[in-house]
Amino acid sequence: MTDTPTKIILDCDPGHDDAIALLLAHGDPNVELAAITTVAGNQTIRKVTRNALAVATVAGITGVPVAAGCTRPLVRQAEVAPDVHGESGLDGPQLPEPALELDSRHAVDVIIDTVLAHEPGEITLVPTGPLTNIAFAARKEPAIVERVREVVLMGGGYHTGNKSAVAEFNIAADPEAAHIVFGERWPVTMVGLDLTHQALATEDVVRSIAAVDTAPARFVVELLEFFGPVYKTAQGFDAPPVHDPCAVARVIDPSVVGVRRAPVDVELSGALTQGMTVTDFRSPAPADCHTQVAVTLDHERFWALVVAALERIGEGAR
Ligand SMILES: [Ca+2]
Repeated sequence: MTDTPTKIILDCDPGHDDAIALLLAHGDPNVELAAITTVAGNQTIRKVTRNALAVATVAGITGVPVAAGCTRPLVRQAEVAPDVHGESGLDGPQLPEPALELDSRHAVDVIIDTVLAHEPGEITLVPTGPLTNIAFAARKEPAIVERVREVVLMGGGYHTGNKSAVAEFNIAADPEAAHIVFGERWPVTMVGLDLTHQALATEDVVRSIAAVDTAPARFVVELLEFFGPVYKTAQGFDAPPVHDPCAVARVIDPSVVGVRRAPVDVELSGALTQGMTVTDFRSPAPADCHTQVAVTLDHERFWALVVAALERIGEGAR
């Protein structure tokens, strides 16, 4: 951890776990939100953008550009996930009227402008939805690739899937975009399902968040109360895994999320494996390997970061 916070662009599709990722990023002093961009994924671009603005309002975020991005994947048809996140994309809590205005630029341009406006190595990209905007930005302005410090994404998995047996939702939603992002030569950390399935919001976790007893903390409890039964019914989890904040936590404190260097490629055409993040664990990793995958989570310290962020946010006004 450093004295200067790491500047991140959170590219998200809120989404219950995206909302918690946004609160964690806002409340933790080791990261600073340079921009919030949205991408169609868990719901349509209109809904996820409204949700991002509403969550930013709950968090008391001001002075950070929020911009709407791609309305559908690069090649495939859009497929939303109302079975996991509800019709709104953020079912459960009452959403406030957004107090922030949407930036008039497209998210892809906000990503490019922000990276170019900072010194090389200053901006970290944290995508927590399909990788459409990030791939588009890399193609529109290739100069960003060597200026980005790293890409720390929630998506994929090396042993497990949720959209299919081997493919995770964010990658399966736009595998061509993922192929571009993993193929560029920037450092990529994949925080996949193998890691995020360790980030369970157990009863103890929910109690410690509820104990913060502020409007944003109650908002998170309501998100988890919706998310819990959904994961219980659909995927057999006793406590719901909270995916997206794990990527933010890796940026905040790399020691909370252990990684292993390994080449990752995205399967585009497999009859059973489309959207799989094929991870090559043969040793040693090639010298030019620029990808690593998250392996181990320090559950206690991860949730302590979330609780501390909520305590720091207080009632949301800063
Ligand atoms: Ca997400």
